[in-house]
Amino acid sequence: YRFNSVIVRTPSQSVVNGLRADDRGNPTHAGVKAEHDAYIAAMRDAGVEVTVLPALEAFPDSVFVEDPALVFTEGAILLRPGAETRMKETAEIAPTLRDLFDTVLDLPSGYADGGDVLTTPKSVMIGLSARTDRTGAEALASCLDRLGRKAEVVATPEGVLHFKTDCSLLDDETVLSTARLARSGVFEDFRQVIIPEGEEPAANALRVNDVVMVGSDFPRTIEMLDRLGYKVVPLKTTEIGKIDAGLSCMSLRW
Ligand code: CIR
Repeated sequence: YRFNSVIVRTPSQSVVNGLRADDRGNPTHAGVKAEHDAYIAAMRDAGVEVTVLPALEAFPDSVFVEDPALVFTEGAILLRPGAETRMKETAEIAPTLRDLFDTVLDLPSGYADGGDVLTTPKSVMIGLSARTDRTGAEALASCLDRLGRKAEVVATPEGVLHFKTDCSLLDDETVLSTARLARSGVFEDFRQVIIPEGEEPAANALRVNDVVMVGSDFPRTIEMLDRLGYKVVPLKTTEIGKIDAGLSCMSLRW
């Protein structure tokens, strides 16, 4: 969770048509843009250098740069997103990653979304989901091996978009998780902080250096983390939440 740099992408006007599992109404472009601007400002305050890529009208979900690639200080991996409409986002981000990283690997087969990947000091956890299949997860594990990283393939709870929809890393030993994900036992080697019932989307929080960014719609989670001694930065996620996104989705971090 110690990062020097992040990549983000400006939301397109088409973001209002972003993919979602349940329709709770379209987000507004202005609303997403405001949430995105505040996110960039919070990143800079947290001490990271932010590269802002231009909006891509042809890709409504392209603001969620976390999904088409994976980055580490050792190198980047170009993924194959599991949603048809998002597949070609990889080619859009590739030139930037080739500029910034000496080593850029390509996922050779299967499907994998970055939202299904949780990097921890113990391993890189890859959650199988509707977006990440077994072939993609295993191909990704070999790419990670080439970067010197240990991978672990795990399950995502049924009906949850991405593995990281339901969890985030709070520090080297601690994860923030929904009860439904924690119940699966994937985090038994960690200290676990469980999201209060009813605030499940708050699990997609984001630790960056000294702060934990948390959705401002989740007061009980904020209070809990505050009491545990974390420095919480609440950020609005109401609009991106309508298209199933949270705080990790909007950046690539290394
Ligand atoms: C999608 O369904 O792909 C987008 N509407 C939301 C992606 C969220 N990304 C993430 O959790 N990493």
